[in-house]
Amino acid sequence: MANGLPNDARQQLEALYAEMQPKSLYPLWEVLAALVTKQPQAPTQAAKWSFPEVRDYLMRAGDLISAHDAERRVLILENPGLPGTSGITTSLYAGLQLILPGEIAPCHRHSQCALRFIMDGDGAFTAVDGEKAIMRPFDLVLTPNWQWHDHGNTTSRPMIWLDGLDIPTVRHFDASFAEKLGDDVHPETVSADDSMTRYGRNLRPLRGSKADRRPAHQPLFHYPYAEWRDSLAALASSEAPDPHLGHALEFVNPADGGPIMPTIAAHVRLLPQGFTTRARRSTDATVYVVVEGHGDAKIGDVEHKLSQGDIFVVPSWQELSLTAGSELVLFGYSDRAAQEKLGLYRESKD
Ligand code: GTQ
Repeated sequence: MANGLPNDARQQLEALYAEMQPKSLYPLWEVLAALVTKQPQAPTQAAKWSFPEVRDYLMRAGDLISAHDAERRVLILENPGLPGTSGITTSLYAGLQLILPGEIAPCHRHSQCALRFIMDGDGAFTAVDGEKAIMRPFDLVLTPNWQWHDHGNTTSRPMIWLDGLDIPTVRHFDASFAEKLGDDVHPETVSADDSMTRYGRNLRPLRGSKADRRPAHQPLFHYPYAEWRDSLAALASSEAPDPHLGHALEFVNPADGGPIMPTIAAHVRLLPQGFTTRARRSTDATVYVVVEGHGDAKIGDVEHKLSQGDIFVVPSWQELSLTAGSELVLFGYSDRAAQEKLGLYRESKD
């Protein structure tokens, strides 16, 4: 805002603005401070959802619409500060998806990258380009962009997982493409979890193999709970927790050692009972799932109670301090992968 102008200059400026407006021209000096802010000013709010509560609504939706008719039967976790955007942050989306026994979510592909974090049920699958990942509780399963994917549940129990996608990021770039395969299920191309066997244990095929049909830059798409939990436990018994993070491990893409997807980074962390992290803030608004335990999250000045199954979001540049009431295990994902590529990522620690 240009302050301190004489009245007549202000009046003449206002007249100029009115004349320019129909030509889609506006004065920067009126809005510069709001455009180029001194620090992040997102309207994103800290927010929390209880899994059992969302599950109840999802099951009610399950009585009313099939996975097939819905294409994806998902309840969107929309940030209360971002109404109408379907975003949980300005760059990321979160939803809870339900597949009932016998159902199939038909095969499609899109420009958006997706991760699935399994919340309930055991043994349904996501197939990526015709390769099934058998999903167990708290597994992480990826759908790299433009890969055909369908989901199916051949078990006798409902299956629910958290979908994390970069929908708002792709919308920001106006780069969304999507298509349906036509058939509900992609033909099986290799046996279930073939690429996990080849790439999931710090190994890779010495020569070309069928698994190489995946994008070579992203060969692995299943990170089982049994493995990441084991690594966290070993870490927790071998060293002191990091004061700001606790015991924390990032999921990596074995092709380059970087984040799991071009736009999304994900990690898990463990806080020993009674441990409180020192306050830390970062530019990557982060979505968390409470996998085990209970505790508190202080986000900015507000305390939020955490119970098993809670999903909560910490906005960009708000301080986070976590306290573990019992041993606390969290999964988190954010757009840090994109921000680092763009040279935007920052963090600060107390
Ligand atoms: O499973 O492909 O929650 O395309 C939103 C969009 C899930 C999916 C979502 C999607 C999917």
